[in-house]
Amino acid sequence: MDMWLKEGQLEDTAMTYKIKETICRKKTPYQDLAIVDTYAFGRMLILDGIVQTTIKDEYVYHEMISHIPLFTHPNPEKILVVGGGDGGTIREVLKHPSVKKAILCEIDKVVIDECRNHLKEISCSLDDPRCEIFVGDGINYVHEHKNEFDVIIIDSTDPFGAAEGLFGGSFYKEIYEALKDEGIFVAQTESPFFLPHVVKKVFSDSKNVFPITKLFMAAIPTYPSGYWSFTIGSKKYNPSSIDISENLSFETKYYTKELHKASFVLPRFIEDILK
Ligand code: AG3
Repeated sequence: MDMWLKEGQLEDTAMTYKIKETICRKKTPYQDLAIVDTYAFGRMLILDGIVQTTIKDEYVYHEMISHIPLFTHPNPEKILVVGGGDGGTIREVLKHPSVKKAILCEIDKVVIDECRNHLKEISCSLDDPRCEIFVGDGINYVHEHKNEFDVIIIDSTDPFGAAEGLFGGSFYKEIYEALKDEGIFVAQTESPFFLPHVVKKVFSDSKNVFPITKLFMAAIPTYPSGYWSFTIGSKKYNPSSIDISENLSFETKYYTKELHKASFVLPRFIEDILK
Protein backbone atom coordinates (compact mmCIF):
# COMPACT_ATOMS: atom_id res chain seq x y z
CA MET A 1 0.00 0.00 0.00
CA ASP A 2 1.29 3.46 -0.89
CA MET A 3 1.42 5.94 1.98
CA TRP A 4 1.47 9.64 1.18
CA LEU A 5 1.90 12.68 3.38
CA LYS A 6 -0.16 15.63 2.23
CA GLU A 7 0.71 19.05 3.60
CA GLY A 8 -2.05 21.56 2.98
CA GLN A 9 -0.25 24.82 2.20
CA LEU A 10 -3.19 27.04 1.32
CA GLU A 11 -6.87 26.06 1.39
CA ASP A 12 -6.63 24.94 -2.23
CA THR A 13 -2.96 23.97 -2.49
CA ALA A 14 -1.04 21.03 -1.08
CA MET A 15 2.29 19.27 -1.42
CA THR A 16 2.49 15.46 -1.25
CA TYR A 17 5.37 13.17 -0.37
CA LYS A 18 5.50 9.39 -0.69
CA ILE A 19 6.39 7.91 2.69
CA LYS A 20 8.82 5.01 3.13
CA GLU A 21 8.31 4.65 6.85
CA THR A 22 6.86 6.42 9.87
CA ILE A 23 9.66 6.60 12.42
CA CYS A 24 7.91 8.33 15.31
CA ARG A 25 4.49 9.81 15.99
CA LYS A 26 3.54 11.50 19.26
CA LYS A 27 1.17 13.98 20.82
CA THR A 28 3.35 16.37 22.79
CA PRO A 29 1.89 18.90 25.26
CA TYR A 30 2.08 21.46 22.43
CA GLN A 31 1.60 19.68 19.12
CA ASP A 32 1.33 16.55 17.03
CA LEU A 33 4.89 15.45 16.18
CA ALA A 34 5.88 13.05 13.44
CA ILE A 35 9.20 12.01 11.98
CA VAL A 36 8.78 10.14 8.70
CA ASP A 37 11.18 8.85 6.09
CA THR A 38 10.25 9.94 2.55
CA TYR A 39 11.55 8.84 -0.85
CA ALA A 40 12.29 12.32 -2.16
CA PHE A 41 13.56 14.23 0.89
CA GLY A 42 14.68 11.60 3.37
CA ARG A 43 13.64 11.92 7.01
CA MET A 44 11.37 14.86 7.86
CA LEU A 45 10.18 16.57 11.02
CA ILE A 46 6.47 17.34 10.83
CA LEU A 47 4.61 19.41 13.45
CA ASP A 48 0.82 19.59 13.27
CA GLY A 49 0.99 18.30 9.70
CA ILE A 50 3.46 21.00 8.58
CA VAL A 51 6.90 20.04 7.26
CA GLN A 52 9.53 21.77 9.38
CA THR A 53 12.78 20.40 8.05
CA THR A 54 14.09 17.53 5.92
CA ILE A 55 17.43 15.79 5.64
CA LYS A 56 17.73 16.69 1.97
CA ASP A 57 17.13 20.46 1.99
CA GLU A 58 17.58 21.58 5.63
CA TYR A 59 20.99 23.10 4.93
CA VAL A 60 19.50 25.94 2.88
CA TYR A 61 17.34 27.25 5.71
CA HIS A 62 19.78 26.61 8.54
CA GLU A 63 22.77 28.14 6.76
CA MET A 64 20.88 31.23 5.63
CA ILE A 65 19.13 32.00 8.92
CA SER A 66 22.49 31.70 10.74
CA HIS A 67 25.28 32.90 8.47
CA ILE A 68 23.58 36.03 7.14
CA PRO A 69 23.34 37.65 10.62
CA LEU A 70 26.55 36.13 12.01
CA PHE A 71 28.68 37.29 9.07
CA THR A 72 27.07 40.73 9.28
CA HIS A 73 28.11 41.14 12.93
CA PRO A 74 31.88 41.73 13.29
CA ASN A 75 32.22 39.68 16.48
CA PRO A 76 29.16 37.56 17.35
CA GLU A 77 29.81 35.96 20.73
CA LYS A 78 26.46 35.38 22.41
CA ILE A 79 23.57 34.09 20.32
CA LEU A 80 19.96 33.28 21.18
CA VAL A 81 17.91 30.90 19.02
CA VAL A 82 14.16 30.96 19.75
CA GLY A 83 12.41 27.79 18.52
CA GLY A 84 14.64 25.61 16.37
CA GLY A 85 14.39 22.54 18.62
CA ASP A 86 15.73 20.35 15.81
CA GLY A 87 19.15 21.94 16.43
CA GLY A 88 19.97 22.80 12.79
CA THR A 89 20.39 26.51 13.48
CA ILE A 90 22.56 25.84 16.55
CA ARG A 91 24.77 23.56 14.41
CA GLU A 92 25.40 26.39 11.92
CA VAL A 93 25.81 29.10 14.59
CA LEU A 94 28.50 27.05 16.34
CA LYS A 95 30.55 26.88 13.15
CA HIS A 96 31.54 30.50 13.85
CA PRO A 97 34.74 30.48 15.94
CA SER A 98 33.82 33.79 17.63
CA VAL A 99 30.70 32.28 19.25
CA LYS A 100 31.20 31.65 22.96
CA LYS A 101 27.62 30.79 23.88
CA ALA A 102 24.57 29.75 21.85
CA ILE A 103 21.33 29.46 23.80
CA LEU A 104 18.46 27.41 22.41
CA CYS A 105 15.07 28.44 23.82
CA GLU A 106 12.53 25.86 22.65
CA ILE A 107 9.10 25.45 24.19
CA ASP A 108 8.61 21.77 23.35
CA LYS A 109 11.17 19.40 24.89
CA VAL A 110 9.78 16.46 22.92
CA VAL A 111 10.93 18.11 19.68
CA ILE A 112 14.49 18.31 21.01
CA ASP A 113 14.43 14.73 22.31
CA GLU A 114 13.00 13.14 19.16
CA CYS A 115 15.30 15.11 16.84
CA ARG A 116 18.20 13.91 18.98
CA ASN A 117 16.94 10.35 18.51
CA HIS A 118 16.06 10.39 14.82
CA LEU A 119 17.59 13.43 13.10
CA LYS A 120 21.18 13.26 14.34
CA GLU A 121 22.60 14.95 11.23
CA ILE A 122 20.62 18.05 12.22
CA SER A 123 20.71 17.88 16.05
CA CYS A 124 24.39 16.87 16.27
CA SER A 125 25.68 20.07 17.87
CA LEU A 126 23.20 20.30 20.74
CA ASP A 127 25.77 18.60 22.98
CA ASP A 128 28.49 21.11 22.18
CA PRO A 129 29.72 22.69 25.45
CA ARG A 130 28.99 26.16 24.04
CA CYS A 131 25.31 25.27 23.61
CA GLU A 132 22.88 25.84 26.47
CA ILE A 133 19.34 24.52 26.21
CA PHE A 134 16.43 26.24 27.88
CA VAL A 135 13.00 24.63 27.60
CA GLY A 136 10.39 27.37 27.86
CA ASP A 137 8.52 30.21 26.24
CA GLY A 138 10.59 32.38 23.90
CA ILE A 139 8.59 35.55 24.48
CA ASN A 140 9.13 35.37 28.24
CA TYR A 141 12.79 34.50 27.81
CA VAL A 142 13.43 37.51 25.56
CA HIS A 143 11.47 39.74 27.95
CA GLU A 144 13.62 38.68 30.89
CA HIS A 145 16.96 39.39 29.19
CA LYS A 146 18.10 42.92 28.40
CA ASN A 147 21.15 44.12 26.48
CA GLU A 148 22.63 40.65 26.36
CA PHE A 149 22.83 39.13 22.88
CA ASP A 150 24.78 39.92 19.73
CA VAL A 151 22.37 38.00 17.51
CA ILE A 152 18.82 36.70 18.09
CA ILE A 153 17.43 34.17 15.62
CA ILE A 154 13.69 33.40 15.51
CA ASP A 155 13.52 29.88 14.06
CA SER A 156 9.78 29.45 14.49
CA THR A 157 6.92 27.49 13.00
CA ASP A 158 4.30 29.27 10.87
CA PRO A 159 2.55 32.33 12.38
CA PHE A 160 -0.47 30.45 13.71
CA GLY A 161 -1.23 28.96 17.12
CA ALA A 162 1.76 28.78 19.49
CA ALA A 163 4.07 30.79 17.22
CA GLU A 164 1.69 33.68 16.58
CA GLY A 165 3.19 35.90 19.29
CA LEU A 166 6.64 35.50 17.72
CA PHE A 167 5.34 37.46 14.70
CA GLY A 168 3.78 40.28 16.74
CA GLY A 169 4.98 43.87 16.53
CA SER A 170 5.49 44.20 20.30
CA PHE A 171 7.87 41.21 20.29
CA TYR A 172 10.34 43.05 18.03
CA LYS A 173 10.60 45.83 20.60
CA GLU A 174 11.47 43.21 23.22
CA ILE A 175 14.03 41.69 20.88
CA TYR A 176 15.57 45.14 20.34
CA GLU A 177 15.98 45.51 24.10
CA ALA A 178 17.45 42.03 24.55
CA LEU A 179 20.13 42.83 21.96
CA LYS A 180 23.36 44.71 22.66
CA ASP A 181 24.08 48.05 20.97
CA GLU A 182 25.38 46.43 17.79
CA GLY A 183 22.84 43.61 17.82
CA ILE A 184 21.07 41.93 14.93
CA PHE A 185 17.91 39.85 14.77
CA VAL A 186 16.60 37.57 12.04
CA ALA A 187 13.32 35.68 11.64
CA GLN A 188 11.92 33.23 9.13
CA THR A 189 9.03 35.09 7.51
CA GLU A 190 7.20 32.75 5.13
CA SER A 191 6.53 32.80 1.38
CA PRO A 192 5.89 36.09 -0.42
CA PHE A 193 3.81 34.13 -2.95
CA PHE A 194 1.51 32.52 -0.38
CA LEU A 195 1.55 34.84 2.66
CA PRO A 196 2.44 38.33 1.33
CA HIS A 197 0.53 40.01 4.18
CA VAL A 198 2.79 38.28 6.73
CA VAL A 199 5.94 39.38 4.89
CA LYS A 200 4.62 42.93 4.70
CA LYS A 201 3.56 43.14 8.34
CA VAL A 202 6.76 41.73 9.83
CA PHE A 203 8.84 44.02 7.64
CA SER A 204 6.99 47.13 8.67
CA ASP A 205 6.89 46.10 12.36
CA SER A 206 10.64 45.52 12.32
CA LYS A 207 11.22 48.82 10.50
CA ASN A 208 9.37 50.62 13.28
CA VAL A 209 11.92 49.30 15.78
CA PHE A 210 15.26 48.76 14.01
CA PRO A 211 17.19 51.50 12.16
CA ILE A 212 18.05 48.96 9.44
CA THR A 213 15.52 46.35 8.23
CA LYS A 214 16.05 44.15 5.15
CA LEU A 215 14.51 41.10 3.55
CA PHE A 216 16.49 38.26 2.01
CA MET A 217 15.39 35.17 0.09
CA ALA A 218 16.36 31.53 -0.30
CA ALA A 219 15.13 28.58 -2.38
CA ILE A 220 13.71 25.88 -0.08
CA PRO A 221 11.90 23.13 -2.02
CA THR A 222 9.86 21.73 0.89
CA TYR A 223 8.41 25.04 2.07
CA PRO A 224 5.26 26.42 0.41
CA SER A 225 6.06 27.82 -3.07
CA GLY A 226 9.72 26.84 -2.60
CA TYR A 227 10.76 30.48 -2.22
CA TRP A 228 11.24 31.67 1.33
CA SER A 229 11.77 35.01 3.02
CA PHE A 230 13.74 36.03 6.09
CA THR A 231 13.54 39.44 7.76
CA ILE A 232 16.60 40.93 9.40
CA GLY A 233 16.68 43.94 11.72
CA SER A 234 19.97 45.53 12.71
CA LYS A 235 20.98 48.31 15.09
CA LYS A 236 24.21 49.27 13.35
CA TYR A 237 25.57 47.04 10.58
CA ASN A 238 23.99 46.85 7.14
CA PRO A 239 23.53 43.14 6.35
CA SER A 240 23.40 43.67 2.60
CA SER A 241 26.80 45.36 2.33
CA ILE A 242 29.33 43.12 4.02
CA ASP A 243 33.00 42.66 3.17
CA ILE A 244 33.24 39.58 0.95
CA SER A 245 37.03 39.57 0.51
CA GLU A 246 37.82 37.03 3.22
CA ASN A 247 37.20 33.32 2.58
CA LEU A 248 34.91 31.25 4.81
CA SER A 249 36.70 29.31 7.53
CA PHE A 250 34.26 26.38 7.34
CA GLU A 251 32.28 24.45 4.75
CA THR A 252 28.81 25.36 3.56
CA LYS A 253 26.50 23.89 0.91
CA TYR A 254 24.32 26.91 0.08
CA TYR A 255 25.80 30.03 1.66
CA THR A 256 28.65 31.90 0.04
CA LYS A 257 29.70 35.52 0.60
CA GLU A 258 28.58 36.36 -2.95
CA LEU A 259 25.19 34.73 -2.33
CA HIS A 260 24.94 36.68 0.94
CA LYS A 261 24.87 39.93 -1.04
CA ALA A 262 22.74 38.51 -3.85
CA SER A 263 20.04 37.20 -1.52
CA PHE A 264 19.06 40.80 -0.68
CA VAL A 265 18.35 41.64 -4.33
CA LEU A 266 14.59 41.31 -4.56
CA PRO A 267 12.24 40.73 -7.49
CA ARG A 268 9.91 43.62 -8.26
CA PHE A 269 6.81 41.92 -6.80
CA ILE A 270 8.51 41.52 -3.42
CA GLU A 271 9.75 45.12 -3.44
CA ASP A 272 6.14 46.09 -4.06
CA ILE A 273 4.93 44.00 -1.10
CA LEU A 274 7.35 45.86 1.17
CA LYS A 275 6.30 49.36 0.05
N1 AG3 B 1 10.80 26.41 10.86
C1 AG3 B 1 10.12 27.05 9.76
C2 AG3 B 1 9.22 26.13 9.03
C3 AG3 B 1 8.18 26.79 8.22
C4 AG3 B 1 7.65 25.83 7.28
N2 AG3 B 1 6.36 26.14 6.89
C5 AG3 B 1 5.59 25.29 6.16
N3 AG3 B 1 6.10 24.18 5.70
N4 AG3 B 1 4.36 25.66 5.92
C6 AG3 B 1 11.76 25.47 10.49
C7 AG3 B 1 12.44 24.86 11.63
C8 AG3 B 1 13.75 24.33 11.21
N5 AG3 B 1 14.73 24.50 12.22
